[in-house]
Amino acid sequence: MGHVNIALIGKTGVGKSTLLNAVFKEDFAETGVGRPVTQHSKEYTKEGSLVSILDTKGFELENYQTILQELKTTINDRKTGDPKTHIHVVWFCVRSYDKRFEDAEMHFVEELSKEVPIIIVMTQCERKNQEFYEKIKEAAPSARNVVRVLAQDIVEDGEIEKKAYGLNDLTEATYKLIPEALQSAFASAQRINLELKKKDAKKAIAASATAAAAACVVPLPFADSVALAPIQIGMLASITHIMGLELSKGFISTLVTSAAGVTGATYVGRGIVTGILKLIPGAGTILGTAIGAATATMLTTVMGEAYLNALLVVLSVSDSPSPESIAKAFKEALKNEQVEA
Ligand SMILES: Nc1nc2c(ncn2[C@@H]2O[C@H](COP(=O)(O)OP(=O)(O)OP(=O)(O)O)[C@@H](O)[C@H]2O)c(=O)[nH]1
Ligand SMILES: [Mg+2]
Repeated sequence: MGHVNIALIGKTGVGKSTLLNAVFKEDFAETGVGRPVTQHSKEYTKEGSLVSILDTKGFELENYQTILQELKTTINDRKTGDPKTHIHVVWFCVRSYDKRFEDAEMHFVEELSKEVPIIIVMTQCERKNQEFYEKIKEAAPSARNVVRVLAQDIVEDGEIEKKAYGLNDLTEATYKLIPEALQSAFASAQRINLELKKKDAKKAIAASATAAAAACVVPLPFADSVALAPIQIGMLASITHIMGLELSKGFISTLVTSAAGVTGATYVGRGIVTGILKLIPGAGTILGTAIGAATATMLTTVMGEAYLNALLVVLSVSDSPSPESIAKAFKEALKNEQVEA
């Protein structure tokens, strides 16, 4: 299953550090009563262990928003980094004898569960606290599980009053969530990947638009449209490649041809149709009409953006879209392109 990273959250003094020490069977983290003990988040791991635990600074009701934001940032930063560091699960600790689950805690769990699966751990659970257990379940429906734990024996006058229990339940509940956590990290990496690709594609569009303008300014011994065609077909080919698809040049030329058939009132680029027609050698009588540099830039940009949007649409449905579905989406996207006249 690889390495599991867990973040421990909860109000000051609920028993986060004690829980961590119990998991590792070692006194790693300082624990205690009174003022907050753990002042800074710290990550713990044990040689040979498949688990790392991030022990966070306990929150108070006044600063929980700040801690929530910090944690969200940490989780999201790690999602883009080495998969070994991704936070897979959060253990949100609530002290069972407090018998209170505050609005702030409810909000914290609601918000954080959008980023990562959460298990609520009822700490220092000397008794079953059934009523409080039910109350938490009801108050935090987005939590994936509520587990009762006594991390350390309760000892009085040298006698064990109550033996520690619940760590196994907690481990089991955690491992059940790991595949899901990995999936979500993967899905988000994919999204981030797509954002990067989008940026690259936009660069390619801008470069082609500049090239298109230049091609129209430099007097060439043949029509502007003929000069533009290879630039624009090349641009669509680049975008296709950047977005991770393979399409033949022939198919991309067909895309351009079929786009010329797009009609409709919202199709602001009536001029674009004309423009596209101009790009197809022999498409009509307008062939050979001069295209201004500004128009060339606009046509190229609109075509590139429409194509990129079309690919994003089809890629959101399938990883390997058919050429037909790409052609259809491209037509739709061209219809939707709004261009300032
Ligand atoms: N017997 C027993 N005592 C516990 C248990 N969990 C916590 N305690 C006691 O509760 C007190 C606070 O526990 P900590 O683990 O320091 O709490 P924390 O959440 O890390 O607190 P901060 O670092 O201040 O945020 C300590 O005195 C612990 O010994 C438990 O499972 N059993
Ligand atoms: Mg602590």
